[in-house]
Amino acid sequence: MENCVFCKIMAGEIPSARVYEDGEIVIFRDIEPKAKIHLLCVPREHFALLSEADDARAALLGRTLQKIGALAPQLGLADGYRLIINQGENAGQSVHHLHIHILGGQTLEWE
Ligand code: DGP
Repeated sequence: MENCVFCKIMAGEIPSARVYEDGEIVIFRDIEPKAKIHLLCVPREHFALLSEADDARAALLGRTLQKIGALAPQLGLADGYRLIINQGENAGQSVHHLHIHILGGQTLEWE
């Protein structure tokens, strides 16, 4: 997708600190970390919102969650982590390519 920063990162047009990639997803470090470990897990397919998830995308998202669970120890997240999807204006979504924030590496506040 033209002018999508995450598509550009995945195409290698913008540098990023990648920690994992396969045919379906890329995981790289967030440029504005909100925790000691702050990763972004991004499906290679461009779509912006959960409401755009058809059955194939729902299956992709299920596999993605399963992969995050399996990868957590090697990502330094064995002691736990938090997953966040910012969806739409009220959540402050700034990049309109669906992505999962992975936060960890420390105790996370929950108020
Ligand atoms: P969101 O608010 O959920 O749309 O979060 C988008 C995140 O993407 C935000 O935490 C900062 C991050 N981000 C934006 N541009 C870049 C970039 O060029 N490189 C990296 N690594 N992260 C970026």
